[in-house]
Amino acid sequence: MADCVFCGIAEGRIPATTVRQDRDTVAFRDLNPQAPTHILVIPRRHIASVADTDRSDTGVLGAVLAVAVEVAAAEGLDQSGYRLVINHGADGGQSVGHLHVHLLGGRPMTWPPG
Ligand code: DGP
Repeated sequence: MADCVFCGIAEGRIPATTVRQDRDTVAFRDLNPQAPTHILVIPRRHIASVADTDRSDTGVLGAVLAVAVEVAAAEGLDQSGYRLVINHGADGGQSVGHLHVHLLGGRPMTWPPG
């Protein structure tokens, strides 16, 4: 989508610090990091929200999760731990309308989240 910032990053039109990309996904550092490591993993295909997926999307959903796990290990977080987050809608705190998985690590996380 032309007016989607994450589509722009996936297509190389908008700069980002990309840490991994493949045919279906892109992982890049969050512009406003909430932890020492804060990376977003997105599908290249525009999907507005996780709420717009169903069982026919298990391939892409599995891909973004698997990439998040791989990137976490590459960032050295697999022993210390990390958090994966998907926000949906206003109450979920979603601000960008392109499905993304947050990978947060490098500090202890608290629960419940704010
Ligand atoms: P959420 O609130 O779950 O929709 O998270 C959106 C995240 O996207 C937020 O942590 C900030 C990040 N973000 C927004 N715009 C940009 C951008 O242009 N570049 C990068 N790298 N991150 C962005």
